[in-house]
Amino acid sequence: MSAGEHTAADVAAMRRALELALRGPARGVNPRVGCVILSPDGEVIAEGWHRGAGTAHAEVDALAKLDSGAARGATAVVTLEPCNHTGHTGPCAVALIDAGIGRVVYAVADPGDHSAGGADRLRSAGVDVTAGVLDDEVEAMLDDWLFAARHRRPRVTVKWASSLDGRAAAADGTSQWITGPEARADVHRRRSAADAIAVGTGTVLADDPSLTARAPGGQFFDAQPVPVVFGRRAVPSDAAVTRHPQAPLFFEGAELHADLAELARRGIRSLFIEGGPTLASAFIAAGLVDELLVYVAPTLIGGPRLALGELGVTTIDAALRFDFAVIERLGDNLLLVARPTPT
Ligand code: AOF
Ligand code: ZN
Repeated sequence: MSAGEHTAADVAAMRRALELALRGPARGVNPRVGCVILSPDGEVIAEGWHRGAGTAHAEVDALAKLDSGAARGATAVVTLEPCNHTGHTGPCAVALIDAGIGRVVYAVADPGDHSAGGADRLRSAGVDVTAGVLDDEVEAMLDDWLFAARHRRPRVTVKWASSLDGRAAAADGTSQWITGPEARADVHRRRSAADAIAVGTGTVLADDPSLTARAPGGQFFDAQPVPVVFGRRAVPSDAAVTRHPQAPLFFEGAELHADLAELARRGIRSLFIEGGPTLASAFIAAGLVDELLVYVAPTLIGGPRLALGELGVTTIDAALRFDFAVIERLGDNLLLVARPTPT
């Protein structure tokens, strides 16, 4: 085998490293990472994984299980490129070099500003480095984390429920139960899968939403998204959102790019925007939306209460274009999932 190539034993070890990675926490600022160390004759001699921010990285966790000298000439198989920075721990690239590791196999490059560069450092020290082994699987496992790290913001989904004619409320403002129970259950499942859920202050004042993720019987799901409130209006101290199991975050919303970057720094990888129309439109008009979830009821409401406000589109050629990714029937309603058409 020449430098940079990989073997069936490397692939098997990477599968094991993926399993180990999944023992780490799904949420938080750090990725899930797993590491397997193979002796020069291909035996697994140590395993490690990362348990979350502030704890040892996967490579260091694995090396710690070996006697001094035991890693000499060994191969480290890691799901993510070994880091090159001193954060909560020292650079993994240096820990591997110091332990005498002769080969490193990793799946996906570290997209971090400070942490990247580990592969180059290893190569400069004479370590044989192979990248890209099972990278599709690791990309899928770290999907949201990689998105947030590469784009410096969470993945953003905007959700609304409307009538056939795109109305989200009646003239008197009533908007509850536009859609049926199956659609509402679907919303709650998707809320629970998001790291954070956002509304504007107008919606807090008008609807007093709890922003919790609940089963149809009212029980809370284990995973609760962090509530985020955008806007300048004061939120009453007894608003339901203040009783959410996670402390709410407040942003004025004047600089959405900066607000999203701050959310990403806090470990928010996916953001679910629930309304109202002003907030949803602001994110869409800023080009910061990755997915629309539109629940459509077979009703007509008419009148002024549209699901979205102004988007800055004044002529039809300027309409924002999406592709339907999913069209699903939920009881009497339709769920349409649409993503921006790549330009
Ligand atoms: C690795 N192995 O197991 C992990 C890595 O704050 P720190 O010091 O824990 O650093 C976090 C960053 O390090 C994280 O954003 C990512 O770029 C990398 N994570 N790297 O070599 C690991 N968890
Ligand atoms: Zn590291």
